[in-house]
Amino acid sequence: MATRTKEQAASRYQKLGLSEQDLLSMHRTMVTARLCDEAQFRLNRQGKAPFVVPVSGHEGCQIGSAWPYRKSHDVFVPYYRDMGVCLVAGMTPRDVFLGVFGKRDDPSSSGRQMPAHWGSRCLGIVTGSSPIATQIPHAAGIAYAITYRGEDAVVGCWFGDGATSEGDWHEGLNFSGIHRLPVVWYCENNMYAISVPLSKQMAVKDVAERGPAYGFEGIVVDGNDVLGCYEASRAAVERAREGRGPTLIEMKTYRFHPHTSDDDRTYRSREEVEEAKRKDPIVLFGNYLKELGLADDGELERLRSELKEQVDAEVEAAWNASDPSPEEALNHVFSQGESNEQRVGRTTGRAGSGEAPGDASILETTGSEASPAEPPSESPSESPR
Ligand SMILES: Cc1ncc(C[n+]2csc(CCOP(=O)(O)OP(=O)(O)O)c2C)c(N)n1
Ligand SMILES: [Mg+2]
Repeated sequence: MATRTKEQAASRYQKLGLSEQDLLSMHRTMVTARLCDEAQFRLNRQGKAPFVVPVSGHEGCQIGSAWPYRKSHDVFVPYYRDMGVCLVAGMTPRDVFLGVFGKRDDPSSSGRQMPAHWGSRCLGIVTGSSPIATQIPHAAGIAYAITYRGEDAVVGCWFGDGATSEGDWHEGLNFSGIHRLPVVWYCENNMYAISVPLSKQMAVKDVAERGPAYGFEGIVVDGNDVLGCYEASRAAVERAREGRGPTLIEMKTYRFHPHTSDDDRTYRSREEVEEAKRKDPIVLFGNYLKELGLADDGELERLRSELKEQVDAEVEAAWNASDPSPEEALNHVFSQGESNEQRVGRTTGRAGSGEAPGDASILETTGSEASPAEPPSESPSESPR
């Protein structure tokens, strides 16, 4: 293979409007995600972390695709494997491990959700449910609300290849195409839904082929190429922000570890996994930095050790953080300051009547509260944004 000059290599990131600093920062985030993953798996095997979802292998596609978003302005709708997306959105390794340990200050849910069910109101990360693909209609609905209010935020929604076999997925994408919504759909195609291979999930080659069926473009990118993912994502985010509708981006990737810490790995051969590791997105991006003269092997190794020390310190701090107290168990679960009886009374106009929740009469609702909200008079596609 012909070797390219340093200038030729540099023209790639320069054309994308990135700086050397951006590249180093992306690389740092990828390595941080990998180190958090290694730490959480170790903690799981030590019996300290009950359940973890590995990210290793997906760092290139997650960090590249999330990078173009405006932090604390746009909306992130990730799925469980998206630690890298959440680090880009502004979560920290401390946040990750507060969640892993189910601590009181876990930003996602104060330890109420399962680990890896990311959420943060201030960072614009929308919490998800465990059933696969339920975030897809959420993302479409949020994008609809953004358009309806005339705002300029963009919604990024991430999911696995398995999610694309769910009805929710098709409904959400269809709705987004009809209303030209400001949403970008990212499929992290790692070729398996737990043990089910792609060939048993779909009869077409690429998930991206489905985009045109819903009226928008579907693009395939190499998920191990962080800059390729960035490039496709940046164009799609711009398109969405300009009111030109959704895009489906399929990022071909691979997970290096089992599905979760509870999975076995008998459905993939060791050779297949080893082969995929030869295209490790962190190694590939490290090679690019070396080609540009931004780092050498020694510097990459030093960076890894430095970041590992930081991650280990965050693990320690999160481990020593307070657990939620039993008295706080129902915080953020039910609305505060209102008993169930009062709530039922409020919706029936019989506050404090003392009727049991099972009583059929209390299931009546008042006329006004039973009616649905007024539908918009015009669809967003008809009104200028
Ligand atoms: C509706 C539903 N069906 C099945 C499951 C069990 N389940 C959890 S993760 C998963 C695999 C999803 O695979 P994919 O979307 O490809 O994401 P990946 O884990 O590969 O990143 C399945 C089947 C679930 N949570 N919800
Ligand atoms: Mg998958």
